[in-house]
Amino acid sequence: MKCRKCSGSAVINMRQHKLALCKEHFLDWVLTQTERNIQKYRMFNHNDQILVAVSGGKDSLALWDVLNKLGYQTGGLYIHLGISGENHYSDQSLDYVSNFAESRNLKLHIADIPEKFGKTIPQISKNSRRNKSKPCAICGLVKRHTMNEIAVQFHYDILVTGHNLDDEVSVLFNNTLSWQIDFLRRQSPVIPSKDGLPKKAKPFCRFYERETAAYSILSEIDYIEEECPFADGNTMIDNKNVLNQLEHEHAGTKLSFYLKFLKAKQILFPDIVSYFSPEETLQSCDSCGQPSPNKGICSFCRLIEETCK
Ligand code: Q46
Ligand code: ZN
Ligand code: ZN
Repeated sequence: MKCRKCSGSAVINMRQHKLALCKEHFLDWVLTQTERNIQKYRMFNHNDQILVAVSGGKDSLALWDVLNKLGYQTGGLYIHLGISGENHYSDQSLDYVSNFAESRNLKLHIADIPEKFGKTIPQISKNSRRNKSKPCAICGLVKRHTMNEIAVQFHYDILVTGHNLDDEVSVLFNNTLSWQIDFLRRQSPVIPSKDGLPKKAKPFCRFYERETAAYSILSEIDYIEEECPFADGNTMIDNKNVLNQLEHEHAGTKLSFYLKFLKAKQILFPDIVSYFSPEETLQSCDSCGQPSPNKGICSFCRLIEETCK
């Protein structure tokens, strides 16, 4: 197959765009498309300080690389969750992130959960009343709280994550199956700041996972290939398999499902700031001061109180 731009030999064929590209033109295309997304959804500009949440995986490191190449002012945030497993998952991912930041002379914040609270995520989850077989719900809560905390503490204008189209479509599929209206309202490429919560954006939300993977490999970014040991059997992975099947039969299904949802949202949730429900106001947590939908202590502080003291 030949590159559409130069007739050289193509390294990737993106059936949904009817577009095959060589290495050089594909890497260029990722940069151009990311910039286009940033502009289209009014995510941020070159004066903003951008905090990139990085896990050590392909998506977040590729995103940090692209934003850096596009000349944006970025710092990274790695949250050490204390997850071990056979491959010492957290320690290993931190190594990848540190090497990436050092080699490009980029600022990296490291939030070490076991060091700060004396317990790892699996231990916090085990001690918690909501104890389930998997620590993912607790892990998500801790990560969200920590990302907000560091973004505010270091005066970042926006927090960005490396979610790709496959992630977004899998969440969308899940929320549609169970008609989680509030979650559907919140799903967006960009979320405005509110009551002290930082603005958030997902500049890779229109890239298929295979495109971010191809970008990382072709750019020779070293990333952790192993998944977190708790990722197995995740509903989102089951969703991805179903969606991949649909995509295989009809190229472009995932992209069209997502883009048509974003259009439909404007009709479903026409209020001005469609992310928040009109009646929703946030309180300030009595302990950490972070915005919270509940009065008194926020769910993160309650969790730490219950499991780490
Ligand atoms: S890191 Fe945390 Fe994920 Fe591991 S424990 Fe679950 S939520 S699977 S993205
Ligand atoms: Zn080419
Ligand atoms: Zn709190």
